[in-house]
Amino acid sequence: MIRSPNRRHALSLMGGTAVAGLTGPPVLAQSEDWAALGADVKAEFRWAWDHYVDRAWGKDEINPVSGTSQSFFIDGHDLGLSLVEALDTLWIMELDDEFQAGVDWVKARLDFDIDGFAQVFETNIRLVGGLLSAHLACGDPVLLDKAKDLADRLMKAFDASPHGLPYRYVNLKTGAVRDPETNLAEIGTYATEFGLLGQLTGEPKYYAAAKRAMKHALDMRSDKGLMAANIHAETGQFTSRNASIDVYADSFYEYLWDSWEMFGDAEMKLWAEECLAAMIAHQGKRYDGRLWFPMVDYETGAVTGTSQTVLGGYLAGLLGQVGRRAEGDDFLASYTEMQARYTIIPESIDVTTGLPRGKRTGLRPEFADACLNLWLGDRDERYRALTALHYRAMKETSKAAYGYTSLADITTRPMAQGDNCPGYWWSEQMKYYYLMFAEPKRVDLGKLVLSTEANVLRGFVGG
Ligand code: IFL
Repeated sequence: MIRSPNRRHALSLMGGTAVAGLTGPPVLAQSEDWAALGADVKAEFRWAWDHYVDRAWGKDEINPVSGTSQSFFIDGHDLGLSLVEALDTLWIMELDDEFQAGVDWVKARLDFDIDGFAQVFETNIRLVGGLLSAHLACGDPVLLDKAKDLADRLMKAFDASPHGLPYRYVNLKTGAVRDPETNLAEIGTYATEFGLLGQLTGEPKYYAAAKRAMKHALDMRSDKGLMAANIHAETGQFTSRNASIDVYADSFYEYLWDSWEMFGDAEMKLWAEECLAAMIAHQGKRYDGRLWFPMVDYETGAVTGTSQTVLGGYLAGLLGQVGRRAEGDDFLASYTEMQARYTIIPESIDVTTGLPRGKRTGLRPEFADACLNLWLGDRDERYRALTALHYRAMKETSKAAYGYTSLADITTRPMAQGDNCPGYWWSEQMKYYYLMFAEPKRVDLGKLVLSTEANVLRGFVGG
């Protein structure tokens, strides 16, 4: 077992500076009518949904500037991605006619028997998860059947590997696989959807497959307790030396903890605690007083890259969830400063300078995700206030003629808009905002478990 360093030891390894906590430059509202802000989020979601219905019904993603649409999984073959991602958010917002129209479309039109390659990770978190949460919301058995049908197709990607590490792509019709060079996120983000599917169908094979893939990588941790982020589904070996908390690894760590919360799997809990302790000890570094988690060599701990993406913000919330709240607040403060400096957190920064590494951003939800997870821990109003800043900045910069869009350039004033609403917008940030501001009656916040895509896997009232 890897010994967890105590907090003082961890902080000294991060540079010895006192915990910055939630300090930082943003001016937070002294009082806010949270119910009114929640109603505003609902109105914006309904407005965007109406445009999706008018211009992109059944398509994967709407392009909200031009009013066109685009496929996400398989070129020219749409799977109603945004619609499926929106379902449980519609339910929570009590937009019941819209929810039912979406469910009716899924039942009548969504068919996975397609001769095309789909990315296994994205298909699971977005579609399997979306169908399962919609099923939990309304109890319709057809939604569960569809989730099972799709998961069975994805299982072929696990079965083809001698180590049970899923290939990145699977042909939904034939079960052919491709792209064995994969990463921790893409081999280790199945346990909650597959575990829930197993509970609902009585078939433990799904969770067993998900956990086997995670264990394979965990068994290869270095003496420092770190894993490299890149791994090969055929050889079973790491293909890089870079340990990362960020893209290519992020949701692996979330699903260790979520498996404990969802299923009481104590082994997964221990792994989560060990992995996060190793991150704090060997990856947490201070630059200009701020805590960041750059890539390091998984055996030596030497820094191998100085970028950090906006997606890495999830870790602030996860640290709070596993009982490392001080470090979680500390990391959130780094992103809070980026939000204050740039209004929209850059897609990627160089941690040594705090400067953006590019101009575009992907309409990202992770800051609000972290705030929600920290707020659920102690209900500190400052997390809601920080989330309100995030919401208002998005409204100011990303609202287009037919919905909300990614940005092409955050350095100009006004910022230049792109022309795409990613599917996760319908499932993630609008749900995080609404949960925090409106405290909706269809969700028991004390029981809530969200997937990495923010699909509700537990916590519906009456569910
Ligand atoms: O699809 C989202 C999900 O949270 C994930 N990766 C990135 C997306 C949002 O930025 O795991």
